[in-house]
Amino acid sequence: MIDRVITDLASQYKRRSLTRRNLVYYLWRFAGNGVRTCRAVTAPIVYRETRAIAETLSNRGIVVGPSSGFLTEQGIRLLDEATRQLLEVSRRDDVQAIINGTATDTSRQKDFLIHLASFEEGLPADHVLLKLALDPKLLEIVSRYLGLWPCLHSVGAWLNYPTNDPAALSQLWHRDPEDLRLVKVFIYLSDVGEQSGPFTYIPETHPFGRAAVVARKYEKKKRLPDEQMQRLFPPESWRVCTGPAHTMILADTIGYHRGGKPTEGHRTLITFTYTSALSFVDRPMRIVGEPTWIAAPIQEYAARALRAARPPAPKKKKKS
Ligand SMILES: O=C(O)CCC(=O)C(=O)O
Repeated sequence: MIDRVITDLASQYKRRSLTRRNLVYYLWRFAGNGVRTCRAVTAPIVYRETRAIAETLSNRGIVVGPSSGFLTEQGIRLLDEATRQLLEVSRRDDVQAIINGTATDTSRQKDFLIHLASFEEGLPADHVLLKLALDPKLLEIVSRYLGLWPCLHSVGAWLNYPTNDPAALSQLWHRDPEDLRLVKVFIYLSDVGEQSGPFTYIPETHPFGRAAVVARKYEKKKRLPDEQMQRLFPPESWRVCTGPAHTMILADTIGYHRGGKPTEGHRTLITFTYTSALSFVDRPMRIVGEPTWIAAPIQEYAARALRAARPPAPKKKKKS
């Protein structure tokens, strides 16, 4: 009941960056997420780099680097395995047919994006992407930024390919709606240059960021083209995340961002979203089965929301 009230209060800030810590923020963090906050504050830091990475994330809203900086050794092995599996999917005839415009089944695509893994029926508890998303070092970094032990919200793997259409949806500047603060992770599986649709972010437009006040000017607009954004933030200030395969990006995507419009070649990536326990939107997937391999309490906390998530309601049959 109290969680519902706090979520309703906090959701007035959906797709808006808080500019300062106010009563709603304190309720969200210390009442609605009290136990998670207590765990984050009292847990000893295990990984040496966590503090510095989380500090960059707090100051800039984004941190980018090779995956080895963000994952444990086990996580790096899992990433290698996930990359192998997903690149194999990306080479399949049905996927290539979509990219080449010869596909007849268009159910897996969103015009410019193909889902390389689908979890509509549930995310299997022993899936390599779940194990990777619950990497203890990654969770420690996310926790240190959010100030609370996070909930894994979603897992995805995409292939973005060129189209002739104008930029649409996530290819336009926007803010994400899931929570008051959140972290999205992107891990490139292939080299990403200027032509491959790099993820692009406006640093410091995240909650409590130095540019959060300036960015308020566009609060009423849901999606913005480059021309409009550059009136407020010149392109020199944009963080264009090009990089080799296994570049990893952590960003609070309540800050302005856009991406995924390749003009040449394509872009493959893994993505994870982490929120608090009071997400403003329903979790889009659930974990099926028992993740018996979970070893650390922070992993167990992170998996909790998706383990408790209900199966999606069956799609209504169309009346004939
Ligand atoms: O495709 C990208 O690089 C960005 C995706 C995005 O905007 C999002 O996940 O919110």
